[in-house]
Amino acid sequence: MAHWGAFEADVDDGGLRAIHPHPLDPAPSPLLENIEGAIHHPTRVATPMARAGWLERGPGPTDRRGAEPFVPLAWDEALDLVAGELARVRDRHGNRAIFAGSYGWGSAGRFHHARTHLQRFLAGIGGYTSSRHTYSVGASEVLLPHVVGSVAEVLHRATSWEVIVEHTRLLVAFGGLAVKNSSVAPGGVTRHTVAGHLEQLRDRGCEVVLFSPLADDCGPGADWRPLAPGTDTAVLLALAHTLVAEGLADFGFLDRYCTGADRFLAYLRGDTDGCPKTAEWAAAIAGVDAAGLRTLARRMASTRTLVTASWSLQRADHGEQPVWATIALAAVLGQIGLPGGGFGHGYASEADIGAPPVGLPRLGPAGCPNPVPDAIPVARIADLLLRPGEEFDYDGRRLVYPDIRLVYWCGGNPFHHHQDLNRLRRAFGRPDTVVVHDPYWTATARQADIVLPATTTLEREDIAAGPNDPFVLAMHRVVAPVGAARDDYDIFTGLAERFGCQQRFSEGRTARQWLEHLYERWRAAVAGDVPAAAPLPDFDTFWARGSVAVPGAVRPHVLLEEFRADPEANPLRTPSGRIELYSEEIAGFDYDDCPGHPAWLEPAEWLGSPAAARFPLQLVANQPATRLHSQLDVGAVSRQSKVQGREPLRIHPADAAARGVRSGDVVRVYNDRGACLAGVVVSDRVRPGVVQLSTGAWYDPEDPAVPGSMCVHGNPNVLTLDKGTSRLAQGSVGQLALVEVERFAGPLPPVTVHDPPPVGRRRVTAPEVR
Ligand code: PGD
Repeated sequence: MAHWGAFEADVDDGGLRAIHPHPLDPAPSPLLENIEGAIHHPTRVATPMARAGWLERGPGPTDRRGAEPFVPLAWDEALDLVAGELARVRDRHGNRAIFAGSYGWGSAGRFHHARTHLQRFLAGIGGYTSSRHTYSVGASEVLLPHVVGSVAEVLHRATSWEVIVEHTRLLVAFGGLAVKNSSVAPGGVTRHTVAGHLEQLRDRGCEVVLFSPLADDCGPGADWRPLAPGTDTAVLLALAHTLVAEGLADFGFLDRYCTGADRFLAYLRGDTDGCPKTAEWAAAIAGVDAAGLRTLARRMASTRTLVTASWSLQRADHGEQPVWATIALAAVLGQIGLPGGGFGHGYASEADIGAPPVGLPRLGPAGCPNPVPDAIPVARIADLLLRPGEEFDYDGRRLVYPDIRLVYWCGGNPFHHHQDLNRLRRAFGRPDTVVVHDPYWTATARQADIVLPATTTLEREDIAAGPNDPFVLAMHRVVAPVGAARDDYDIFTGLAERFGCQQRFSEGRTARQWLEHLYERWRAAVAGDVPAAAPLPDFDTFWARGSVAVPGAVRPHVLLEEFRADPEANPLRTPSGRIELYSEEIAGFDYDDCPGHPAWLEPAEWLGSPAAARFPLQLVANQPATRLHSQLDVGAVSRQSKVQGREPLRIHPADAAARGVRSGDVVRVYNDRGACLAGVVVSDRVRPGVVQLSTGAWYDPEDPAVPGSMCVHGNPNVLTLDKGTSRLAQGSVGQLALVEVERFAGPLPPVTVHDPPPVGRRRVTAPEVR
């Protein structure tokens, strides 16, 4: 199982021969084709390695990370060095000085979850500074509890696709329903159904209206309204305004199920700021047709309507607002809790959203309580490293960044996922030591001091159990570990032995014994929760059979149905028990970048901002169609998509002509934060004024020794802005940035990141770090 789908593998004495999609999958992901050529690729980390300068000069801040050769180490020596450095930092600076937020998707199996093992181990030696939330839905994770009382309810108990197909007559999709994103779910997906559901919707005559700068953010047949990126909130408010102004709002619903509607409606009318949020007002901001907005609002009130917001909308400055405004518009329509009506968040942002909820305990190892209370909102990593001791706001609290001396990353790739990579490079220069486990020489591994080679899922045994997936699968080992790679679990067991805490970490179990333990614990929980279900087989039978169906995983669901039926008996977990269209709590925080109700707040960078005079194109740095994030960028599907070896950048014909560029050219994409090369694809599926360059091309600075050096491969995060969505959530704003594009006329620098980094010879013995 991969995050992008279940598969079967053909193997013989020569190793992996072929990958086949699982027979259960009606629409397998093309990303499976990345696996075969990537498993033994030269960019696998062959053996433990240390940066030459770290070995020679010892730990300490440096700007040489990423710019020096690596020296091979034996495993015992590598583990001694890591243990010694952890002990030094802990004893001199305290456990707070160890950062192990270690965000990232890692791989699909539920036991070999790299970050969980890292954190279990570090908890055993006294703890670590951690991180909270995700790059995926960081703004929503903080906002939704204030507005509807729960994140899990909205994401994991969304109205099921089956219900939408049957009941929804009009689907208004802000940010779209991009089938490419529905390839993946964290932990895997056995059956890809989103494309099929969209087809069924069309067959049943449901109208789909797409608000997005990209036409292909939805399947064929959608009514595309190409709005300016980052302006969805204005359109959502204007639709609500029209409903209210034309007497189409459901005041009964607002009265019974919401709190603060009066404050929100006053803002819509312009009572508070003198600016009524009319269709004309929004049309001027978003570049859409005002009459079309009014007609749409009327249509929405006349039929069963679902309003959806993709996760990408909230990965932008003030990302809380489009999500809150989506809920507010659905509340004004009054269809929340009805089959096929109301709102949804993240349909097609991941495969599991809209799958019937499983509602059983998740299968996986438990974490250990962390004795260190410090945690940052995940996307504040560069601030953490650059601003020790500084205070910052987050969800009503004032927190302080700890002084980090050691960064330990395992199962993630911040030099893929974080914004403003030139700033992140400066930040990664601050700690004394950076340790990374990864199967591949990713950009993050190249920025480390000690790199420990991890196995991939194909090289170990595991269990797959994706969220809301109707199957639990046995993941058998397919090939032997590549090179000297070890399972993260074994690496941490080796480190725990050096600290005398191996019993606490491993609980005395081998990896196979853990699989049996986790499965049996889950099987007992299922028997308790679903007593009527046929008993699940024991571990040995499950392992031999390869899969079990999860009992009760097929009942379709309607979001907030119980609340609608009886709001007194089933109150939301908000302060008022209702949907909060005005939150006293948020208003009480007094954040100018997140007021007490949904509001249009100009993003830091958008087509209407002063910076657009110099950087007139809005970059959409969205999720790639050819890989998951940065994973397996060396795989066949990802490489085939490149243009002259660079990540493809889509640009509208008018913008391409104005710059004299054609499909197949290489361009330099730049702003004040950095620059990268990209390969041009001219396309009218992109709105004028917008360019699209997906994330995930491995960051490849032309000269890593030069700060700010251009990425020759096309990683858009050299261009994106490193700020929080607001002081409320501090989520990532990586989706959008203003840029300019010019034809690259000089000799093309080679892409070197798909080769391993230079290997050096050891000149001194390892420093005594204990
Ligand atoms: P991945 O490429 O999935 O990206 O960021 P994330 O860091 O999750 O990285 C996972 C890493 O884990 C890979 O390097 C892989 O090789 C490694 N790995 C896999 N299996 C194992 C294992 O068993 N052990 C170990 N030790 N390592 C393993 C994703 C993040 O990027 C996300 S979730 C989102 S939604 C964001 N999206 C955007 C965006 O829309 N726009 C921009 N500009 N930036 C984004 N960044 C974010």
